[in-house]
Amino acid sequence: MYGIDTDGPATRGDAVDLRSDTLTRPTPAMRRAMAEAEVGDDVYREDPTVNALEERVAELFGHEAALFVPSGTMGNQIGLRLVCEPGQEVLGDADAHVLTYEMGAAAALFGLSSRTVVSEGGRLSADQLIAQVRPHGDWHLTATAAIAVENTHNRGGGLVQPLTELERLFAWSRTAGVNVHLDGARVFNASVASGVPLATYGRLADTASVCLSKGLGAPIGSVLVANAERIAAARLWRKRLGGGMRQVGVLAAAAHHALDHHLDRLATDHEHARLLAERLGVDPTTVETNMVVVDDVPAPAVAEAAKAQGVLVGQVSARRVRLVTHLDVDRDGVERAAKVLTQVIGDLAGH
Ligand code: TLP
Repeated sequence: MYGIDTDGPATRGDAVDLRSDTLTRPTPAMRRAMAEAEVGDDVYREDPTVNALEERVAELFGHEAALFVPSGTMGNQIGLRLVCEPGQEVLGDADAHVLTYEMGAAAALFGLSSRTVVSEGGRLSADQLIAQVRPHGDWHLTATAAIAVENTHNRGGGLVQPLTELERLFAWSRTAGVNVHLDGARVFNASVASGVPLATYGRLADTASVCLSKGLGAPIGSVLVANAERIAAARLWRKRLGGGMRQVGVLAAAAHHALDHHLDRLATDHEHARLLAERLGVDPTTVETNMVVVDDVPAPAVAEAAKAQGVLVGQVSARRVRLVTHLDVDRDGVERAAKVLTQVIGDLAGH
């Protein structure tokens, strides 16, 4: 509940909510920024706060242009459509969000084919992907038009992709006429954890979708970055998909506030995740950003028992639980969650 007028972490009633960093609620200061936003009709491109956000994010990622979209899913799917024609193929990791959690959108909406490689826990291997690329101009084959990468990797437990692999893949893609799309829903976490500038990650992709509504704590909003020609086409796709928004500067203002105040503090979320891992006996080297994956536990039973004690966790599979730290979970919350989960997991294991 937000009873206090500060920009600090908030508590959700009494619960510590570790299900996802999408669950953050706008802080009082963010709400003030939203209330004060200058707005206009963004479909007419007359919303100054949105225009400024698009310019800002394009520059941050070293691209010519950007488009504010309602969700990471829309950013990803429009991004893929920009670099892949119907009947062509997107190649990605079998656990990629764009192919796992986006309801088959690339096929359902755009007629894009997809093919996957099974990676080691989400970690990008340029060679592994390159080996699977199918060339254009062969009438037997489905041409690979784009490769999708994800940084940080969600199902990989928030892992940061190795810069050398990203560089190798991108350099190769220039010679092969294949495009690279970055699902950068949590690229801000990747940058804070690795020290690699956002612009470096941005320049290693032809299209990138980045989310303001994950760790940065905005209530809604992602931004797609690319060159000016592609963003002009993306604007049409967004409208076609019903994503043309009107006085949406109120949301862009939340995004500006998030970039101003919530970027550097992601390091605190990462620290909290490491602390949680330590307390739970999870190998700390598996924790690179704001996620902790707990394996070999009865996930539904853990989730239910923890919930009864005011700790909410995500269930990735029957035997895997995911804990995500974020703006709304402070150090006390982390300690409390660690205590509850240690006890719950211990009880369920019978000791
Ligand atoms: N991820 C959500 C769920 O969909 C799993 C979460 O709680 O982690 N790319 C990546 C890597 C994501 O993790 C997500 C959201 C998205 C894209 C989609 O963003 P939205 O929810 O804004 O469409």
